[in-house]
Amino acid sequence: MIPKSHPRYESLLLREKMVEASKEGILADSALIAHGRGEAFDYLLGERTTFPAKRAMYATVASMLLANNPVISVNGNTTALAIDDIIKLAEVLDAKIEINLFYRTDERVEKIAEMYKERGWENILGTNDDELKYIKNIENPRASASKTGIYNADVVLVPLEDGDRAEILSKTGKTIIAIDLNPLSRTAIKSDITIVDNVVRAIPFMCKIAEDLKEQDKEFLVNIKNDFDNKDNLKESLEQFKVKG
Ligand code: PTJ
Repeated sequence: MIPKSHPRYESLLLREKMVEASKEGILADSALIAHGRGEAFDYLLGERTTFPAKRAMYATVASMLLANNPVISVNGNTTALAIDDIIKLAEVLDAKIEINLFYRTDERVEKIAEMYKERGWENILGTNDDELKYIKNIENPRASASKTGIYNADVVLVPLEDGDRAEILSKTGKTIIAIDLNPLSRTAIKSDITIVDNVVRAIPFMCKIAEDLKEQDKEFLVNIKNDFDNKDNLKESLEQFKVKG
């Protein structure tokens, strides 16, 4: 039991969640290493949601509301950290949720699918019952995609993604949106929109933005989307890491 007075209370709670998820077999073997890397970046960022991150979130929500087939891609880490908010976001954006694992095993897919179903999200894509196709004919589990989901999506949100898969996805002509605390990662650079923030803050924040933007007209959303420049925004995101001695 972590005392609430502990200065790193929130961060330790997330660690506990990840350790539990690992014991339950939801995570990849290297998931805790990935989480630790994220923690380090978040620490340097001051564990706050910055202005460039918020700007990227507005562009994300606008793009997803304008999309014909928006999909949220989920893996072990995102599910363990933010499943309830992911479901809320998919509901408010009218988006699909697809399991897409870097280290895909049938067992993990089944366990993760069950977690979504237990919470009432029945139409979870990317499972073994689904018709999986291969993006750009790359017959590698990393490139597998559900026919009705990522394969035919126009906008894909990939929180906390591996660089290889982000690169594969970015070559498909789809709008790829990443949430990655590392602004220097290949995922961050290859994506069309990069939110440099922790998924545990970004996803609930986008639920709020979506409630607001849903009421706006199409032209307003198009302007938000078109005004966004990922290269400039990433540069500003990087400047938020103020490391002082
Ligand atoms: O569940 P699977 O099989 O799909 O595997 C998932 C992992 C995360 C293990 C896999 O995709 C992987 O190895 O990823 P990488 O290459 O370690 O990249 C993860 C990126 O996410 C790193 O740049 C981290 O800084 C970042 N990251 C980690 N935790 C968070 C995060 N970004 C946002 N929020 C976090 N909580």
